[in-house]
Amino acid sequence: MFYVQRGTKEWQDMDVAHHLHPFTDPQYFDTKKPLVITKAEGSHVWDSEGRKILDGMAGLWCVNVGYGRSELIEASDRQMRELAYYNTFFQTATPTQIELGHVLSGVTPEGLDHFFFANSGSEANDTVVRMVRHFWEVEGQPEKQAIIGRTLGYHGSTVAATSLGGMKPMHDLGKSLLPGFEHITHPHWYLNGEDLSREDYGLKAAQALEEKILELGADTVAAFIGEPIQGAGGVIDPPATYWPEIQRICRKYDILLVADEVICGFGRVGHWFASEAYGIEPDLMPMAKGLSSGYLPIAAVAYNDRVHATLRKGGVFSHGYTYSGHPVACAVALANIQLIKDDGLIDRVKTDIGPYFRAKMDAVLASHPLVGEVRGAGLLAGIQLVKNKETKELFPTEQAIATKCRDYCLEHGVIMRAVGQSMAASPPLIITKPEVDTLVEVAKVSLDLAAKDVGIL
Ligand code: PXG
Repeated sequence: MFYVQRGTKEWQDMDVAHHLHPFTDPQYFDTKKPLVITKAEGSHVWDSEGRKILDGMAGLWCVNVGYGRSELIEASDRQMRELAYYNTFFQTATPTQIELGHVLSGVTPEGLDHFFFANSGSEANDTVVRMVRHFWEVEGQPEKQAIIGRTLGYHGSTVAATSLGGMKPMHDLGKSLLPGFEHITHPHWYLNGEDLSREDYGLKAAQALEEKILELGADTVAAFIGEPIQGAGGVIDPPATYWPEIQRICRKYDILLVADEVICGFGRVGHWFASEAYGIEPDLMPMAKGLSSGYLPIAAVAYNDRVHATLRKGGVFSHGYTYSGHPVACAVALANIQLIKDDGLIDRVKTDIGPYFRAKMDAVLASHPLVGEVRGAGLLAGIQLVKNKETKELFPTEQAIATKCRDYCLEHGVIMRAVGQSMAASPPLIITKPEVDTLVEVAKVSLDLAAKDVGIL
């Protein structure tokens, strides 16, 4: 054993003494204890008390092939023994990194055949920022620098990725919103569509991009970035009319289109990439999470021939990370992609477990008095909680309704996410039908308990 086997309390005390948790109020631990996860297998994790928990979030939306897959473990072991590290700076390359570019070009949408490697979605998006601005400088239009994202967009936690995103508390922390970043509305028909049809609202939400471009001047806008389905913002799946209109506007004004596939990629919505499902033809496409199913940190930015041709003219690309194209992470990503293919996971999500998951949620949850909307695609789901189903009135924020539901879920052995006033689920793509049944039944029990707490049931 390479760590000391301690008791839960000792681990919790040591954790609180030494560790700042991401996206957590440090004072939370004045009254609560961290949950210590010690092992995992398939779609389950175990805590330090030996309690088995169904992981309805696949970690943080990433463990697509499930936990404990020997193919990935062996790939990492073999690669560490052969070449534990070498870099890809300057003129060097390694076989697994070379192979990964080749294999990725076979699964990315047509035309996206070039890759820059990073270690996280945030780093990939930092790369996007530098790449698109550099692109326009090389193109001789250096004033094209602004990047437009969306409210509730999430693109990571570095300063540039925070600026791309549209999360106000993140902008506020350390005054992190850089100049040159703009945000238009997120396309959430259920809450924002008013009396428009879903399709008409999709067009209207997309046209906010055109208005923003005209306001800023097209000759100052470098790129638009969006997640095909917004994940951390609450699993916001846009109307079918939304992305084609965004695509049209980007083409009209010659704005680079960036589809952030960090959550949506690698089978999550029943396609290799959600861009295929929505008919998006991105110029750049950052990816991470499902690229290695979270077994090791790795990310990439895919980009098309047009961007490639310009980068070739631009001289030294002064950007890179020590671990860009890390050989072990690349080996694991290769094994992971092979496993997604061998297990037929893309098709499974598209035709079998995805529709089953959705049907189950619709049957068990949609009529619940707290549930306004069940949304999502494939194995990505959002459940909108409302105080009043008729009027779509939300709960007062301080009632923390989604957090209540999430806590009840955990008490009953299932991990889900609370996002604003929505619950989110994003289970491993290997989840079985009985496990889906458990996930949805526990969500229902938790909704019942939360509803009782607020006097609705
Ligand atoms: N883009 C998208 C679309 C993401 O969802 C990132 C970029 C950043 O990736 P890294 O690897 O730097 O974290 C993400 C990450 C949550 C949650 O619970 C979501 C993410 C990360 C952590 C928590 O909603 N998404």
